[in-house]
Amino acid sequence: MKRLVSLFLALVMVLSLSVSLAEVTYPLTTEPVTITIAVAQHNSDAVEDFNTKYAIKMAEEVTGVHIEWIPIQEGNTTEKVATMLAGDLPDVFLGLVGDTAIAQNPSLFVPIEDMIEEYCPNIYATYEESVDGWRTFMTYPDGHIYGLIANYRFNPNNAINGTMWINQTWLDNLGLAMPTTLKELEEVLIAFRDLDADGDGDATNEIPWDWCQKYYAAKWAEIAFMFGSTMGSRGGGWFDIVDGKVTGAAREENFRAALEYMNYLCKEGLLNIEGITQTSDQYNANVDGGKVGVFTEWTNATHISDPELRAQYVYVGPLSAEGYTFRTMPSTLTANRNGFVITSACENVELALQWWDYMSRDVAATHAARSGPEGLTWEMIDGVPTSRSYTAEDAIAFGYESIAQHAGTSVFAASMGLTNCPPMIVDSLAAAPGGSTQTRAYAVKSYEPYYTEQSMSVGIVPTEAQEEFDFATEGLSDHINAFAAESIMNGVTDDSWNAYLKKLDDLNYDYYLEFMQKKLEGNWD
Ligand SMILES: [Ca+2]
Repeated sequence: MKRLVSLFLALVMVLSLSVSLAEVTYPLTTEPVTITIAVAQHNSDAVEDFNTKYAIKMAEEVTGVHIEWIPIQEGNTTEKVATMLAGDLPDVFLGLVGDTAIAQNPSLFVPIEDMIEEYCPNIYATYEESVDGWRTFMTYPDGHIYGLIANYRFNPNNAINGTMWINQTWLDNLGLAMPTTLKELEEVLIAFRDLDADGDGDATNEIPWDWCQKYYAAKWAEIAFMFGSTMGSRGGGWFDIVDGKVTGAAREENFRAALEYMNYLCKEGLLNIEGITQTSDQYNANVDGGKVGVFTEWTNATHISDPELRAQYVYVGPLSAEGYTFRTMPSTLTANRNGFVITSACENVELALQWWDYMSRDVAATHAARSGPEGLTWEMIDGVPTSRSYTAEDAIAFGYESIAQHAGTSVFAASMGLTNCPPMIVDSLAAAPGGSTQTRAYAVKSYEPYYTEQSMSVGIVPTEAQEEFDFATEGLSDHINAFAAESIMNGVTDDSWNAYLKKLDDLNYDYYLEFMQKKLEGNWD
C-alpha cells in the first residue's frame, strides 16, 4: 500500500511538472535516442548499472532519452579520459574533464553559452538566482562556456578531507580523558599500545593510530596540519597564503618537525608504519575491524559497517602540537564548472542539454540525482531537504536488497546516484538528528577556526601558463611525497633536509610559488 501511495505521488509530481514548465514538453523525443555519457564513478559506488539508479531511471521514463553509461572509477580517470579525447569521444563527459583538458582541446567540445537559456530554462533560472557571477566563473579565456555546473554550489562539509576520530569506549575502558593537545594524545596512544584497550584479553592487538598515504582522508598531511603546516591541504597544495602572499610551506621548519614527529611515533609503535605503503582497502579493513584507536576519515560512518562499533568512535577536535597551532587551507568551492560537458561527437546537443535540465529541474530533483529516492537517505522537512537516519530494513523496503548490508555507510550513500557529479545542488542537505551528516557537520565546524584566512581562487588558468607550469614543475609532488615517506620511515637529518631543499630548488619550487601567486590574483599579464 505504502509503495502504491508513493507511486501515485510520483505520478502526481510528474503530471504537475509538465503543467508548470510550459516551454518544455515531455517526453523530449518520441524517436528512440541514445546519448553516451562517460561518468566519474565514486570509488564506493556498489551499483554497476547507472540506469538502475533512481533519478536516472525516472529521467528516461519521462524524457524518452536513453543514456548509455561509460562509468570510470574516480582516481583512475586521467589515462582513460586522455584515450577518449584522443579519438573515442562519448557524447558527454560528466564530472570527468578539467579546465586544462578543455582549454587545450576546445574543438572537441561544444560551446553552449548561447543555448543555456533556451534549452536549460530550469538551470538558467537557478544560476541567475543562486550563483553570483556565474558567467564569469564558467567562461573560458576564449570567451566560450563549455560546461554546466555539477556538484554542490558550496558545501562546508567538503572544505577539508579528514576529520579525526577516537574510540571513546577504549578511553573509558582505560579511564582516560579525551585528549585536547597532541601531547595528551601521545599519552593516550601509549596506553592504547600497552594495555588491552578493547578488553579482548590480548594487549597486543590494538593499532593506536592508523593512517594511509593512499587514502585521501588519512594522509600524512592530516598530521602536518597539527604543526601549523598547510602542506597537502584540500584547498591548496605545497604552499600557504599569509596576508595575501603565497609562501613556501615545503621549506618551513614546521613541515620538518611534523615528519620527525611521525618518525618518532612510528618507531615507538604509536603510529602504524604501514601507513606509508598500505592500500586504502587495508586501511579501511583495519578501521572497519575495530582494531584502531585513532584515525582520520570523512566521518566515523564512512567505512564502519557495524552500527555499534561506529557509535564507539567520536570526533576529536583539531589537536595542536606543542608550540604550534593547527592550520589547514580549506577548499571553498565545490561547484564543478566542467560538470556536464558535451563533445563534438554528440549529434543530439539540444536533447542532451534538455535531459540534464530535467535532472536539474528543481531542488528535490537535484538531491534525488545525488542521494536517491526521497524518504530513504533524505527527506523534505518543512520544505528543507534534510538527511535522514535510515536502517537496512528501510533500504529493503525501497528495493535495495542487494546493498542493504551497507546501510548507513558511504558505500550505500555513494550507490544512490551521481555522488560527486549531480546537477548543481544549491544547498547541501540539512543535518538529521543523530545522523552521520550531522556528525560530519559538527566535526568540520570544530576545524573552521583553524582555516587559513584566504584560499586559492578559482579562475581558469590560460592554457599556455598551465602548460608551462606542468612542464616546469614535473616531479615536484613526487619529490615532496618521496621525501616525506623516507623521513617518516627513517627520520630527518640536516643532510637529508638540505638535500631535499636543494632538489626543491632544482624542480623550480620558486617558480611554482610565483605561479600560485598569479593564480591567487588572477593576474596573467
Ligand atoms: Ca586487545
